[in-house]
Amino acid sequence: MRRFAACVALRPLACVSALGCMLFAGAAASSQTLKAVKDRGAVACGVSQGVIGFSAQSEDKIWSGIDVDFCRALAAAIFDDASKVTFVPLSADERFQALQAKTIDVLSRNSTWTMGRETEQGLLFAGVNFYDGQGFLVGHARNLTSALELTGSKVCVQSGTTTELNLRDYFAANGMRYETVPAGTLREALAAYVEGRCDVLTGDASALHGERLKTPQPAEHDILPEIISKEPLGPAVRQDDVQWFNIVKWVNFAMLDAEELGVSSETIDVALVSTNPELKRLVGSEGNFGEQLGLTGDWVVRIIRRVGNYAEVYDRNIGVKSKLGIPRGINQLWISGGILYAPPIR
Ligand SMILES: N[C@@H](CCC(=O)N[C@@H](CS)C(=O)NCC(=O)O)C(=O)O
Repeated sequence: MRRFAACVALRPLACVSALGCMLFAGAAASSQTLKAVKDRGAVACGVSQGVIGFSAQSEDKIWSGIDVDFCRALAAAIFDDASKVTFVPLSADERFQALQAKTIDVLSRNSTWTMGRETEQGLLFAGVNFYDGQGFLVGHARNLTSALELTGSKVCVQSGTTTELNLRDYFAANGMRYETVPAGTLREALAAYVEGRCDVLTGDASALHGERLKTPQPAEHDILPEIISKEPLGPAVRQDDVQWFNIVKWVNFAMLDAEELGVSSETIDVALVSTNPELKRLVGSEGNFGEQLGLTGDWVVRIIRRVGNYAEVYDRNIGVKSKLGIPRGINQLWISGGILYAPPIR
C-alpha cells in the first residue's frame, strides 16, 4: 500500500521529465566558472612555487610540469589554445583559500585528495594525476637504511601539508622522538636542510627527487625506502559548480582514455578517420559528449593535439627520460599493471 502511494506520488515527476531534461541541459550550459574563464580569456590555475616535474618555472619564466600541462589541457579543451592559462604560484598554506576566494579556477598543485579537504575545506577533487607517497631525504653520510632509524632527528617539513600530519602519525605510531623544523615554502625547507639546520627533509617522494637535484651534491643524499602515506595528487575545484567539476574531471580522464586507446599527439590524425566506435566517441565524430560538458565536439582532439595524452605528459615531465627520472610504477594504466583507470567515454 505504502509502496503504491509512493509510486503515485512520483507520477507527477514523470510528467515533467521533459522539463526536467531542459532544466538539466540548461544547468550544463550555465557554468559560472566556464563563463568567467571564457570572459577572461584564460584559465586561472593555482600551481606550486616550484616542484620539478609538477609545476616549476625555468629561468626564462616558462612553466613546466605535469600539473602545468593539466592546466594547459584544460585551456586547449576550452580555447583550442594551450597557452591561455594564467599560472598563480601558491604556497601550501595559501592554496585552498585562493580557490575559495576565486583567485583561481582550478588548483593543480601536487595536492593530496583527503576526506577532510572535501568535507571540512569545501573542495572537490576531480581525479588523480599522480599517485604519490611521503618519503624522507637524508644525507648519505648518515648511513641510514630505514626511516625507522630516524628517532631523535630534526625534520624539515613544509606547513599546511599532509606531510606534517603524516610525520606526526608515523613517529607516534613507531614510538620515535623527533623535532620539526617548519618552513612556509619548499625553498626554505630545502635551504634549512642544505645548511644543516635539520638532518632530514620530508615530503612527497616525487618532490624529494626534485629537491635532491637542487642540492649541491645530489649523489650525497638518499631517499629512504619507506613510503609512509598515500598521497593521491590531483586537481581540485570549488563545490559550487558541477559543470566545471565535470570539465576538470573529464579532461583528466580523457588524457588517460586516450593513452589507453593508443591516441597520442602523433596518432591523432589516424584516430580521426578510425571507424572504431570507442575512438569515434573519443574524437567526437560520434556522440556529443563535448557539447554536454559545455565544450565543443572536438574537445579531446584539442587536448591531445596541443598537450598530448597522459603518457606523453608523464614522460616529458616525470618519466625516466626526464630530469626527474621516476619510472611509471603504480602510475601505469590498469592495463599495464598500474592503478590509473579512467571511466569510459560513452
Ligand atoms: N601533497 C601534499 C604536500 C603538498 C606540498 O605543498 N608539498 C610541498 C613539498 S613536498 C610543496 O610542494 N612545496 C612547494 C611550494 O610550496 O610551492 C599536500 O597536498 O599537502
